[in-house]
Amino acid sequence: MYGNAYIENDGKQTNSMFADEDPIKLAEFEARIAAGEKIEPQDWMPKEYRKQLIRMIEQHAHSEIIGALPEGTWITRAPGFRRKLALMAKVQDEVGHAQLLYSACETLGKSREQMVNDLIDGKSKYSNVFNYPAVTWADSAVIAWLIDAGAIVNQIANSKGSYGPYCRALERICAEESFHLKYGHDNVVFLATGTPIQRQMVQEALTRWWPPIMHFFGPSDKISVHTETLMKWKVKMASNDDMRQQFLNMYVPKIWDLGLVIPDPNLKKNEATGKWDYTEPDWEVFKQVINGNGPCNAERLAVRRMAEEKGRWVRRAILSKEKKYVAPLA
Ligand code: BYC
Repeated sequence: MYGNAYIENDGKQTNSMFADEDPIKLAEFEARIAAGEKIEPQDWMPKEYRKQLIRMIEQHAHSEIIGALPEGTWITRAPGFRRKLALMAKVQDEVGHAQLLYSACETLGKSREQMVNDLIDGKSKYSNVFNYPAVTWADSAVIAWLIDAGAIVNQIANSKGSYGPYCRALERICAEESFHLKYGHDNVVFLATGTPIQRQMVQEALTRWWPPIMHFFGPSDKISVHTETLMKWKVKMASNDDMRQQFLNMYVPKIWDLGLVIPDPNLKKNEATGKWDYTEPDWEVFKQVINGNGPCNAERLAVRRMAEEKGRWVRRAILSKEKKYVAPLA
């Protein structure tokens, strides 16, 4: 469905990319970025910077809203009232993150309606990880701990980036994600130190989620399409492989401390390089999943489409009410 974009969209910076840009404005823009200034919506920016930001922020917003679905399926089945309350709060936060990010993306000129339409028409991507099912309660625990941990690694780095509205949204999101991570960690620890069946359940969930988590940081730097351009413009503050390494460094020891087994026999800290060695993730599988062919892609988009259709009357009512209210003041 989105396959061509992945293969054909070569985001690497080329001179032709700037052929129609004013060279003086471009130089000033790049000097501002190099000096660590924030770019704001009203500022001049190259078309390619705007396009890349829209692509990335929009995908991020979609990831938050679709990301609410796998865990959301556990709200009605959460083990106990307190877990249910915490999970409901987390899922609401994720939807709130999408709102913040859609707003940040709107500052670049793409309407929320267009973004939502592109999502439900299968034209926009969202994170690979949300195309897998949360099979047991332990899956929701692993998502809340490790996917949120991965997201924090990415977002803390990028919140120091160049585009003001995205950075400010990321700062707020990270504060909430830190609570999610603690909630997820508490759930995993509870299961890992529980009965043999609970232990087995969380081990199986970790085994299921490890390959998607390794994919989560994006394709290896050797094959990443956009990293070079995005890092030059400080939209991305670390490469995909660097973020993956940072995650492994922070979380592998914690997972091992719980006596859980990570399903990668090659995973070990290489004392010579100071980096983690691991089995190269299967990038063919990744490509399939992000291009519409993962286990849950169709289901995720169907739910989003249904929500859009069922909520249409609410949006109409709010908008028409707004019109009535605004008219006398105008
Ligand atoms: N999944 O050149 P590359 C959350 C695509 S939600 C899908 O390296 P880039 C949570 C990429 O778009 C937080 N697609 O790309 C929510 C590109 O395709 P196009 C999610 C991926 O942009 C609820 C192609 O592969 N976080 O935490 O330089 C509950 C080539 O890749 C993925 C974000 O969205 C992927 N994982 O770097 C719980 C962070 N990776 O567009 C938790 C924001 C790559 O050319 N995004 N692709 O067709 C980013 O930081 C960057 O976009 C990435 C990829 C690091 C992910």
